[in-house]
Amino acid sequence: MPAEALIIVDLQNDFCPGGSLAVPQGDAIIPTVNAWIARMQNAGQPIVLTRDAHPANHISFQARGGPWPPHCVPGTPGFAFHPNLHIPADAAIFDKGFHPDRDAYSGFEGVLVDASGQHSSIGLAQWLRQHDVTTIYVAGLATDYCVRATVLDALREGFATYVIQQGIRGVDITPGDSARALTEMQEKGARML
Ligand code: VGL
Ligand code: ZN
Repeated sequence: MPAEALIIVDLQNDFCPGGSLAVPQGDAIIPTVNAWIARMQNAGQPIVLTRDAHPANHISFQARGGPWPPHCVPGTPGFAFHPNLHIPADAAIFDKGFHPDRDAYSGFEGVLVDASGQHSSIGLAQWLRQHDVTTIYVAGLATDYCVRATVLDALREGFATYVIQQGIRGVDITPGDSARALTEMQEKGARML
């Protein structure tokens, strides 16, 4: 039955105000995202959440010469989804970035977390196809990093891809990064809502 899925990228505490890598107004998207969760749930369509899941010695951390402060380390409060997010019990969760020596911004580099919390070998594209999903709606953080990478991979994988503009926020370390990411996503075939 499913033909569409909602994909919520990295809506974790460390990317929200108070977190170690806070996206400005990252939590402001939560009402929009919750409304989409309700809408997709009512339609019987699957809801997917991705998580950044880095080991403490991850290559993207400044201690190893990477660009970022430590963030989204499992076992820390910053790893958890934002508490105001209405996560359905049957949501599918994909972890990415858990290999110490490899970064992974795209949800399509993630693997499904199974019922016992372990990493399976099922990737996001595979899972979506198994569930007959051909169209995805994307929200989450951050526009210029993991949302961008996830959307570009989705397009490469052939999914019809919609970006929920009120449901994303960017880091904008260089001013204009998020605007450029939106233009790039659109040029490559994403549609803006
Ligand atoms: C992200 C920076 C580092 C993201 C993840 O989720 O956009 N950004 N790790
Ligand atoms: Zn990260």
